[in-house]
Amino acid sequence: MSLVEINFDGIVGPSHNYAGLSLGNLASASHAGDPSYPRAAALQGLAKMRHNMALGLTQGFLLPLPRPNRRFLESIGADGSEDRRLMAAAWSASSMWTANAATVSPAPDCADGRCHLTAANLVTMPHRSQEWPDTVRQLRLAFADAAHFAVHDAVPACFGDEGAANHMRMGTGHDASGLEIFVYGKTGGAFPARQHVEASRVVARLHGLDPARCLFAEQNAEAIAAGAFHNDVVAVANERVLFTHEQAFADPEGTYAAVRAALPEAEIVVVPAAAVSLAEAIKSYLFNAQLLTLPSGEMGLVIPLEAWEHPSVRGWLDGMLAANGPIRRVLPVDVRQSMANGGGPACLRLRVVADPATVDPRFLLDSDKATRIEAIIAAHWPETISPADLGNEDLARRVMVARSALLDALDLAELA
Ligand code: SUG
Repeated sequence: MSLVEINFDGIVGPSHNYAGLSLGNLASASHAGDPSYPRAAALQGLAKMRHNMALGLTQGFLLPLPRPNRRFLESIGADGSEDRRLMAAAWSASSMWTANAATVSPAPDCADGRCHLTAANLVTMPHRSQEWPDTVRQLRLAFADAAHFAVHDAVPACFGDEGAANHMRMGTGHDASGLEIFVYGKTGGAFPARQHVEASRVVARLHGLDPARCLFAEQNAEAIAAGAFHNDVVAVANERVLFTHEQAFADPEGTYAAVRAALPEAEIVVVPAAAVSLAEAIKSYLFNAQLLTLPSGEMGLVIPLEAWEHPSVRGWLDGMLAANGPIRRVLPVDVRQSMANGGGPACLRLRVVADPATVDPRFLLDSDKATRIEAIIAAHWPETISPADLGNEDLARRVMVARSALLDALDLAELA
């Protein structure tokens, strides 16, 4: 059996819109009320998946969830008198950011030798809190092979959990046992701390991780206050490399020392605030990148175009490439529609280390399937949605028909 990293990108749903629902997410707030372009957004997502497949990497995807979510509307007694933000929540396409779908521990880290996934409850934001029951259904289909996977329900709602966006795994290779780093926030700042340490500890126990191979690191409160609502906005790791902003952690030196103690091969690439300020890092989403081991063995960093076009970020990246660091390639991609809601390349994917042969093939992508998905998107996804359109019954029907067409084309109608 060969274990590889498979990135499962969320297909952007047909109701993608800018309702400004995420307090503490500066992009979501600054684009509130803008028209969105669901068709372009979903095609950008497919283009990113094609880009990564062309690098020789295995690519999977997860499907948009049912929207508008009638079950959510019923549960809040919606009758038209409710706050518009609650109605908008029922339309949110936020499940596209699959880094928040679950926390994943690869098989070599888990006591029972299976890959464990725990759906994230996402309780801090009402529009995201409705995702997990539908997400877990999908995960249980994609990873139904009980000899290789265990899929857990979300942890109790008293503990906020945002999934893989606050979790990093380091090791000498994907198929060797690794160090799992759980990053949590402490409440009390201007913006919510979405990841609670209690939730991270529950996940570590459910997955059967070795406590000696787990690190619980506090996120810097200043980073949360500056708009890093998830740790993956200021740090990303892959195998032996941790790529981080100087101000990502509450105790940076203590965190680096703990990483080095657990993994002597670790290489920590720190971007100093003097080169790229916290505000610039968050605005450009430099760290919301996919740090990937390419088939050549080199590491590549898939970044959003916004980071590539940012003068001080570009200056730092050019310097990094000219030096002999562990990240040898920088690969910009256009995911602007997602970025305007605070979702970069890393937010759009859930990493699962597995043998592709053990995954339900309906969730794996190849070029022909990508062409079929693009055709469905082109035919059915609305070109544009203004937040004022949310609640419109004709649009609701269009969004539901679009999703059904995609499920039918992928032989996944059981997710209807
Ligand atoms: O949870 N945006 C998402 C972005 C998630 C990004 N994910 C990671 N960093 N891994 C969020 O804040 C915006 C929705 C709106 O405003 O309409 C939103 O939900």
